[in-house]
Amino acid sequence: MDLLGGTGGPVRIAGRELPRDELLGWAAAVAAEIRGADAVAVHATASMETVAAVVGGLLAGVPVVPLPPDSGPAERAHILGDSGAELILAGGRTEVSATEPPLLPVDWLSRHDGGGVDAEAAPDATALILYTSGTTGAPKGVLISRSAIAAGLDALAEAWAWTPADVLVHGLPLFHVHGLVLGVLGPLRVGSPLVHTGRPKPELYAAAAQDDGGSLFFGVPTVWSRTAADPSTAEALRGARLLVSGSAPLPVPVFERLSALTGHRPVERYGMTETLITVSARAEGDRRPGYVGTPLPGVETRLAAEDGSPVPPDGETPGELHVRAPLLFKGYLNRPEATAESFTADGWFRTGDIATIGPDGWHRIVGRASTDLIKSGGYRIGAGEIENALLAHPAVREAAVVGTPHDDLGEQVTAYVVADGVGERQLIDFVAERLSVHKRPRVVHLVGSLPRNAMGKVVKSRLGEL
Ligand code: MCA
Ligand code: AMP
Repeated sequence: MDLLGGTGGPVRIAGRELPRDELLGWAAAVAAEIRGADAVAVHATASMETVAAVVGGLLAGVPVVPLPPDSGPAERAHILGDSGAELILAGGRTEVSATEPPLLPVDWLSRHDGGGVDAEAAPDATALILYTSGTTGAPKGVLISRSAIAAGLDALAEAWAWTPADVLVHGLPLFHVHGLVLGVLGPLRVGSPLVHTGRPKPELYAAAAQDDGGSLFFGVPTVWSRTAADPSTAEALRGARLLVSGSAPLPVPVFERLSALTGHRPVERYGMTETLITVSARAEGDRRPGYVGTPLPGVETRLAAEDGSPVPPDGETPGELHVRAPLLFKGYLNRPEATAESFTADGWFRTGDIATIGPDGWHRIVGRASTDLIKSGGYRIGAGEIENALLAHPAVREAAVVGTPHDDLGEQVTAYVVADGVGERQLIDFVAERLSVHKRPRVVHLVGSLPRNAMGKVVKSRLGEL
């Protein structure tokens, strides 16, 4: 199936621009090198090399595993080992250790002419394996099919009236759904030019609005809150068509301030790595602060109580949000039990998010079923993974991690640690070195003991009392 559409505008990343044909020619050269591999990893810096490598994987029909470029040795070893990636695709100067799969330096390949035609891969073939945190243990590989990406992007193009006439602007990381699927495969499929600003900084968005005709802007709430705090940058976005927020809740005051400064009520949308984007406000229609919109075409949602019984869509009663759609993931790699647990007996995906649904179909996300999943700066972070990283430090005896409210990041990773002779800063750096830097605790409280119940389990709701 053809995932990438027929024609389209150029791609620019951090100042480097390539016409679409050249990019596809480069990707075709990558495809020729990797065809037949079970999977390939991509050292996913915000760069043209990353785009050429990912598109090369799609052309070859080889599953692509994006590696966060700052992931420390523990996280990187897990992703490479679990995914079975046979090669690491990256710029030629990237360092790869002797125990890792060999490096394929994509910038040294000479371009093939043409390209643009996808391999004969089946619609349900795996296009991407995206690693994402669960509440416990190491991140799980989410298998995303070609048909899910196609369905997900077509639904968004319809909802946002996204056409080749748009210029998409964002600076999000290229190893998650938001930056990679929506932010790179989206413009390639729709045909709109892409201006990737390298980092998601408000001043770079403002410059792209004024100098590059940016019309459609993607950001996580932290980006929009930083924009709303800087009036002259925000005002530069007045000429845009649509500002879209997602990956975490957009605070109502940020919605309102952004609307006042830019003249645009932001479109909020909701999704997950496992489901892609399922619910959104529409370009032609209402946008309500605190609400994430209505289901996209082809998506069904429902609410369930803890015992699984149905919750009425009365706009007030919260329940766990369940989703059924052609854009759902195929399962977690090598984790059949985790896959089975994430679906109900009647085949709905359990998001773990607590929501209300109004009689008019508008969804509001009110929380998460588990306190062990943290959203910080739009990144999903599992408490268990951070606790395990802290416990690997020889001085640490006990550790409990929670998300606490943070003005800029939404939530911040906060650790309560029982340890001997180690400082807070050392523990923060210890985690930053082993895992992706954004997973590091921002605050560490060194405490004498952790609150436990009669069963000996840590009572996380009582950590704040310490
Ligand atoms: C700080 N740094 C350190 C340390 N402390 N490095 C090593 N050790 C330390 N102890 C460095 C970092 O490496 C980085 O350096 C710099 O400090 C800033 O890091 P940080 O504070 O983490 O970044 P920030 O600027 O505050 O980040 C805010 C952000 C970011 C830009 C909004 O959180 C972000 O990019 N979020 C996007 C997340 C996202 O795309 N989520 C989508 C998943 P340097 O400057 O060199 O890097 S959700 C999804 O896909 C679904 C489907 C959906 O709904 O969209
Ligand atoms: P990830 O798999 O990294 O995309 O994280 C998915 C989670 O992000 C969801 O389960 C939600 O908890 C959260 N999320 C994404 N978009 C929104 C939104 N617009 N409002 C509130 N939470 C969101």
